[in-house]
Amino acid sequence: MTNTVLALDAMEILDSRGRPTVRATCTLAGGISASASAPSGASTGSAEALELRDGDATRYGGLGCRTAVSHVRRDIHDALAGRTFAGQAEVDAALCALDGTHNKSRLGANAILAVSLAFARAAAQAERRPLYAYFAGLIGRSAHTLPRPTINLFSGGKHAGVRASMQDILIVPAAARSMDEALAVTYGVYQAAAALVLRKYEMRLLRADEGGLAPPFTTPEAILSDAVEAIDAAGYTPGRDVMLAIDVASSHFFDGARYQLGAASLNSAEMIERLVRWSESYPIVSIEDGLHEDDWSAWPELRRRLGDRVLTLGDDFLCTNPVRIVRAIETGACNALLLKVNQIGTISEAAQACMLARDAGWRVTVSARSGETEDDWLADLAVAWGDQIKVGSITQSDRLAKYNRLLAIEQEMHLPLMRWPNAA
Ligand code: 2PG
Ligand code: MG
Repeated sequence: MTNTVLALDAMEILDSRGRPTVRATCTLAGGISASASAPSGASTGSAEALELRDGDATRYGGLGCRTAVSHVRRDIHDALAGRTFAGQAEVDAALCALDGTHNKSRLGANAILAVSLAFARAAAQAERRPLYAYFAGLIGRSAHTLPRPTINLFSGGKHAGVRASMQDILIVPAAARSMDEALAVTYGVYQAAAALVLRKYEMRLLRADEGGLAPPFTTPEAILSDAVEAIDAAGYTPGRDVMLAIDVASSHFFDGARYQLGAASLNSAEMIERLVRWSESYPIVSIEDGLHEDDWSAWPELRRRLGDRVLTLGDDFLCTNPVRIVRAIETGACNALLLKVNQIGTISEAAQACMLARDAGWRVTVSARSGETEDDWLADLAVAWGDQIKVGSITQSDRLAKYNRLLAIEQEMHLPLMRWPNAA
């Protein structure tokens, strides 16, 4: 179905860290109008598309998005309004051509992504399809499962003032049979973890950027064993009912030569040993960015050592970038993609990344950013493209907008929850 773009508009709104981001609105010739907001990362990969910031230190410390907004209202509106597009791919190609850079640094990936998403939402409405069905169509499939949630329990790294080197410790309600059950399990574990944090660290519910609890853990192993203890205290069996996923985000404690993990200073081989030992000692089923983003020669060894029982998941390492994903497939560096659309900047390029990963037999975890908005498009995207979803914890409305949308889709469509890859 073709769609004629009548107008594009944008405004600056605030994200969950109180920083500006871009919300774009797309109006189609039939009168349908839809908006979408761009998220924003903090522990970013260096190969990510560029988020355009004003750089005016007197306003939001330079983080304003007025320039990106004006690019939507002027350049992008002028170039796209009045044109008829055969579909998402044509719109996104027009956006990329208009920008003309390899990393979207002229118009800004925040401006481009907000427009790409606003068009998607408007086109889905014009076609009278739910957004997840529209997204599924972009990778040539139909949505028939809900993604299994991986949910932040503890936080460290750049999301929690770098008190602990590891960034995210997430729980995976592996035995839950529905989204509803998965969230109820998570609530129990989160409450048990909050009680543990108060008892062990005398700390009340101080939360990091994505809602994870962030006490002053003494060692990386303490985070993992506290997570296991919380699962146990909530009445679930670690390793059977509830598993762990970790985002080591190791690029952010790699000093250019070695991994400065807590008190230890490790080379790549030692870092791999440490990760393998964790995967044997704790019920870990997914390890994200276990090695830094350019440690290309070590990633295949990590993937080989972890085998198929654990997801070797690339985030900063892959940056949702088809070129990096192809290289990782060829070298056997991963078996799972963390997909964040703003790392690449348009829905169509992210769809290409998703299809490459799927065709290679990888699993796909569709992920939010640490800076999010109340917009819930990510839930639809994860239903359409994801085996897993990573949205953060269950305590902030920017995260809950996505979980609540997943609950609504579950209630309406009765889709089964995706099984964990190696679950019985
Ligand atoms: C990550 C994300 C979400 P950010 O590293 O996976 O946790 O963080 O959006 O800051 O890159
Ligand atoms: Mg990450």
